[in-house]
Amino acid sequence: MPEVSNYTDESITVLEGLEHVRKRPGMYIGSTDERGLHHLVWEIVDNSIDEALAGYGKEIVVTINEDNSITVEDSGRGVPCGMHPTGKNTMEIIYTKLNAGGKFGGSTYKTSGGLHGVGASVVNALSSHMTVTSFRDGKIHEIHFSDGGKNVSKVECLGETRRTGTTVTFKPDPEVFTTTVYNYETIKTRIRESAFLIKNLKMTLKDKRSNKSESFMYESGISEYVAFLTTGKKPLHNVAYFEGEYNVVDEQTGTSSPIEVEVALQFIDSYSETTVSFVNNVKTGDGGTHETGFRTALTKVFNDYAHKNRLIRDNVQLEGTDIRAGLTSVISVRVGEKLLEFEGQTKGKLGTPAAKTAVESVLSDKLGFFLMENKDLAETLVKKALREAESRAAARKAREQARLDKKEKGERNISDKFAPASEKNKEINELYLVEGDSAGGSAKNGRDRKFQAILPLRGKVLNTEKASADSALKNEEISTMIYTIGADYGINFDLKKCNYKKIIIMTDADDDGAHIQVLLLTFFFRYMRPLVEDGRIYLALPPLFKITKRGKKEEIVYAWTNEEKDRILSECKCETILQRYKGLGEMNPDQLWETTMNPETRSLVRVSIDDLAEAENQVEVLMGNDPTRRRDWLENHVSFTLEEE
Ligand code: 1YM
Repeated sequence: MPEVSNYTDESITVLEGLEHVRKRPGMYIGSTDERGLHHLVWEIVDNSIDEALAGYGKEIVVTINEDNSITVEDSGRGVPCGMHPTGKNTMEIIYTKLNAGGKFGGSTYKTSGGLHGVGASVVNALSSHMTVTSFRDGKIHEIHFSDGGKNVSKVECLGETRRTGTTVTFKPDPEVFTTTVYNYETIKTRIRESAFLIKNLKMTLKDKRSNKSESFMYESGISEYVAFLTTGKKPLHNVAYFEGEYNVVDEQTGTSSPIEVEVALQFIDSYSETTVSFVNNVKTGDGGTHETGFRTALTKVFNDYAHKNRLIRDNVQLEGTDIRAGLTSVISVRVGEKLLEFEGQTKGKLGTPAAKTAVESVLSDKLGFFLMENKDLAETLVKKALREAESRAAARKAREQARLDKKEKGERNISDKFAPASEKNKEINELYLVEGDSAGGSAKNGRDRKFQAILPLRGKVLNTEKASADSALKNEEISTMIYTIGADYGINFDLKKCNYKKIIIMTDADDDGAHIQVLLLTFFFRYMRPLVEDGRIYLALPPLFKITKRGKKEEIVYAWTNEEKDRILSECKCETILQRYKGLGEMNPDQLWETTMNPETRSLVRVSIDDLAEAENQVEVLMGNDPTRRRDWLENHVSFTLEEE
């Protein structure tokens, strides 16, 4: 039987009660919507992962129970169940006191970035009931909580055991959360991600509601993650993997702490670039210093190699963006707590300066060797970068020429059709992207010109999943959108410069309209991802029916669904005229304003993408020919939230 005794019951500091968590759940888990609901699972699973990282337990099982409660099991040492100096059992303390993490601050890297690691007690505070079972020192101990941890049972010894580990079951409190239904795909994506990041850790997800079950374990860790991300694409080589350690020395104390770096990458025959980065196994959606170090090293190593091997002239430099065309990479760094710094509103950006140096130095050496050992590939990649640079220059030229030609012929540019808002207020201005010129005309006349700008789009928008970056940028609609939004694109995109608070896609309520929506979402996802992440992209919801009631006074009402229409028609005592709107163009400016543009009366759908790595992998599904696959994908990965204004 394993011996367990390195946990001191005294080392827990009691800081605060759970009432504050109940009062302000957002402060602890971000939100009380679907995202917050899933956050509870991450909290508990992260404790199991920390235990596995400390070297105890190789398998974690997450079960979604029939009643949407969650059970997490690990095979670590088991949570301590001895007496605490306060006279309470340690199990009780861990799950009822905030920050009761005796182990946090220790030698291991805790899985903590931003919101994570606030503790098991937060989950208890937001659960209607919770049960913790500890298998430790040959015995089974259990404790129950209910009503957000207000009711606590005694710790009971249930008997003897040969195993060790911890099992936690909790049921999120419906009084706290706007939804309490768990999403299998969301949990699956996240635990698969953990399995990718921690080699040989087996993660299993079971769903008792549907009897589904899947396990994930990867011997080669992030190399397999990259292979997963490039599935179905045309790789130019096998995944390359680099790892190393970099020591950061504190000048004052003379102590040194290591930063561990792992990078896996693969070039594919394509144009788009995908980087997913992590710090201490937590995704850094907004990148940060580790990503900067990665890019710096890549640019430098490729230029050095190309110059040394006379693949480019001395006075030519390859640009980073040209080198990275078609590159898929996963960067994972582990940084000790003392060096951890995060930036940005969502704390999704690593700020630690030493992480740049660490990634740069590990990668500079190893990637340099890799290119020397794979000379044919290196030459292919340098040539690919050169072609990329050429076509970018050609695209720029063509764009300028097209503009000049049009000017000469006296033709109007699409940008001439753009109707800006009369006041320049980034905090409230809205950009409507409108399908078709005629609807564009109605929108221009119907809008509140103070803060609403209109950009009519003609025909189908370019499919940016299939087009190369330079043909996308040559496209008039696309280049006008980039210009109007004013925040650049790709890695240069800067949310702070964005001219609009909301960007609203307004299309007809038919198949063509739906296709245009998807094409625009693909564009924003590819070129202006932070807009999607920040929740600034919306879909307008025009009504499907206009019903004219011909009573004593004529009255016009609108219906957004068939049910609504039927209800209005059956409730109306007078004669009615029913008109099904075939397109936005059939609405006059006043009607369009009233139904679809007036913030007081309109409904908007906010678009957000739940998991970017998954979305990245699957974006082509959106553009594929199978509409059911597309709908499935949308339902699982893109949240459409109706906004009440
Ligand atoms: C299903 C959730 O919480 N496992 C788990 C938690 C802990 C330990 C082992 C543990 C840690 C140590 C010593 C130590 C603990 N978590 C906390 C706190 N699984 C799950 N497995 N012995 C056991 O770090 O020294 C304290 S112990 F407070 F962070 F929650």
